[in-house]
Amino acid sequence: MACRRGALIVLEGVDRAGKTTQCKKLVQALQQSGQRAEMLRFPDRTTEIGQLINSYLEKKSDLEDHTIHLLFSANRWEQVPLIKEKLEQGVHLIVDRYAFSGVAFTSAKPGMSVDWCKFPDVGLPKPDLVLFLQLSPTEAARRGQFGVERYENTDFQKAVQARFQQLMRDRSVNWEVIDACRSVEDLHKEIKSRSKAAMDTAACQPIGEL
Ligand code: DGP
Ligand code: NA
Ligand code: NA
Repeated sequence: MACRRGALIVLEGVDRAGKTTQCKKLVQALQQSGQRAEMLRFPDRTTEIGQLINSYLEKKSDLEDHTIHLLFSANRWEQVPLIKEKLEQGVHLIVDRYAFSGVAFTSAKPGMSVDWCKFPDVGLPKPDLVLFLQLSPTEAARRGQFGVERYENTDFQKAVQARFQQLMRDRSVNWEVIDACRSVEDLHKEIKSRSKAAMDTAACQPIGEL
């Protein structure tokens, strides 16, 4: 196979770290430099499963903790054929949240173990790079009020942050931590240069599995 598959790059972090803004800017910058790049986001609220998740996040429905976890995972699995196809065509995929959010958010709930939470996502395409946008609770608070969705409160977000720290010790995943407490442009520059390195490395490697 020619050395030119696309890279799978994931942005993770607690809510309000700037993931969505940075994903969009990175895709735009790559496209402007003549590369093929597309953004994905999880949860993808547009599918049938995504609509169940959306209703849960908007607190219009309640679902048992294991059940909603499996739906979030299924919502990633349903995009796997598309993800593989795009990467093989040489398209870079920039992803707003992935399986790591799944594990961090669900395992922050009482009685949900990290090991159980990881299992449904085993076998998903492995990201070539996971950029973790680090934001202190103080800076997060400075960015304004939380919204009204489920999980959007300070105590839960602190628990999520702790779970992310634990997940980042897994050396089988290519984590890079970035300080998100600075201007949008500075952050963008750093994300761009770190992504470039990951794209060069990914080009000649097969797609891995989580
Ligand atoms: P947003 O990224 O703004 O669309 O918000 C999605 C919310 O859902 C956010 O609070 C993080 C949470 N979330 C994302 N993925 C998962 C997952 O797989 N499991 C659980 N329990 N929560 C998730
Ligand atoms: Na959110
Ligand atoms: Na976001």
